[in-house]
Amino acid sequence: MGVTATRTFSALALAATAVVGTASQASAEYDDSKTVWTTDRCGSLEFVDYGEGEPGGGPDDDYMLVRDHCDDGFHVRGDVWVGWSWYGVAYQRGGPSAAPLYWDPFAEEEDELVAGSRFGFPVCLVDPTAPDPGYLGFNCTNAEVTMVDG
Ligand SMILES: [Ca+2]
Ligand SMILES: [Ca+2]
Repeated sequence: MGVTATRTFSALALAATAVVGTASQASAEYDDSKTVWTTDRCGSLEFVDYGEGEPGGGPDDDYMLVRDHCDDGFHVRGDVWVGWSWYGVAYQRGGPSAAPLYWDPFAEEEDELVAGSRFGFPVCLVDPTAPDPGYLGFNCTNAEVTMVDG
């Protein structure tokens, strides 16, 4: 299914939802959402298959939320890979009182997730005092999703 078709369907489904006043799932036939936690559960990285997206940004399809659950001085790092391509990294530096960090590595049309897209998203803690710029972090856990639909 093409991008335009998906977006159009999303808009129609949203309109239908508004009319009947239910909070049922809007566009995704299958909800591929998944959350992965660091081994100590102090950091999490959530893939949201369909939702509100950035506050004030309107409905959005496919994005990540990075959360820090512990006031331990460590930050939380999330990465996204699609196949062998690295889609980037995001850091939650705000601590547990901060709003979840919204991150959309799939925003460009060529980066859009489609049915069958297989992607991985590891989450790690990072020590902000670590000197090594190539430092990946610790207490990492990886998650993988193969999209049932876009
Ligand atoms: Ca989606
Ligand atoms: Ca922390």
